[in-house]
Amino acid sequence: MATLKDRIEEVRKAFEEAAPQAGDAKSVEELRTAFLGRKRGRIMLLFEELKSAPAEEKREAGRLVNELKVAVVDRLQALENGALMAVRPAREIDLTLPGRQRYVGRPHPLTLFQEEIERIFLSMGFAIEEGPEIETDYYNFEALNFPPHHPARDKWDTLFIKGDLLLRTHTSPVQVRVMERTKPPIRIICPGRVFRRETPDPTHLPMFLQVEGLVVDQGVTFANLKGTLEHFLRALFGEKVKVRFRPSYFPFTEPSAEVDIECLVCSGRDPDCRVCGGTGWKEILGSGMVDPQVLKNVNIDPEKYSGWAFGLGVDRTAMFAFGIPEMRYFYENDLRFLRQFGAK
Ligand code: FA5
Repeated sequence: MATLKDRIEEVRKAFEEAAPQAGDAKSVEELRTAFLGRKRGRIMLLFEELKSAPAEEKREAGRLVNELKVAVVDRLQALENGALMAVRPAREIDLTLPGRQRYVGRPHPLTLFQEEIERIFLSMGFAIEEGPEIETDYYNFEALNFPPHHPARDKWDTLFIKGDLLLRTHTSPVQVRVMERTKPPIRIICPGRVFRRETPDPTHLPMFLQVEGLVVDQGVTFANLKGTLEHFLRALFGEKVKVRFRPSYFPFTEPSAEVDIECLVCSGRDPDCRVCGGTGWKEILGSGMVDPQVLKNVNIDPEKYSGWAFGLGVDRTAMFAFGIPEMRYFYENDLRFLRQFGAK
């Protein structure tokens, strides 16, 4: 009596004989039904038989049926592809059609802008430093002269993580970290991401980029600060840009100043401008002479050394450089917007 193994071999031979006859899609489908059809397909019947086969035959026969099934499925797929090609004659392939366009990525506009800022400061002899985005209360506040419960902390409301860990609200903590490990002369910028509890609007975001600047040496004055920042802003926006320094307050600088740039979105002509509120000016950075107490906190002698620092909002400044009325565009990932920047 023929064993299950013999019947598997029989089915394999029958398939091999029938396969070369299947020349079109219809006959390939008939072949599939004859061998793989769920109810009466010959291979499926072999699987049924397998269930009641004696244990000593089962293992070997099971392997053979499975191998046969895989081979039949592959062959049917190849026959089907051949049949499809046969109904699509070569002359229907239009070689003159343009190829599919591949999207090539490019740097984000804020990355390009930050690199431009870095280039200007590197050319003035500054070095680039970085610090952690998750900071301690000490570096973000206390070392910068914000004692606990000081009302100035309210301006920099943030997300606390655990214990005294928080998302840094500005890049100024990097100043402290650098001054702790480096002795003057120091001339650095620190670009990075910062976080605040903020309701988004055209000029405010809860997460944005800043570039911090710090110079510490003997005989450093406010005039150096003003000259450097004016040179930087002219290099960035062109010689004619209007800039103004306004007295301000930061716990870690004394005296302090904020720097405004003329509103390059409405040029002061739109009383309802959502960017400048009709004033014609918009603040882009805070700055000042490093407070002597901050120098003492990092063991730099304020009698011998002085310094200045600034913190520039990259997103807000980029908004003017690119002439766009809305900072949120930078984070919406709309390719129609993003593709307008960088290499074409
Ligand atoms: C500061 O963050 C200080 N650390 C700056 C500083 C550094 C002063 C060193 C003195 C010495 P301020 O909160 O003003 O300051 O922020 C600085 C700049 O960040 C602003 O001028 C603005 O351009 C940008 N900025 C502030 N808040 C936002 C916000 N919510 N969204 C986008 N940009 C912002």
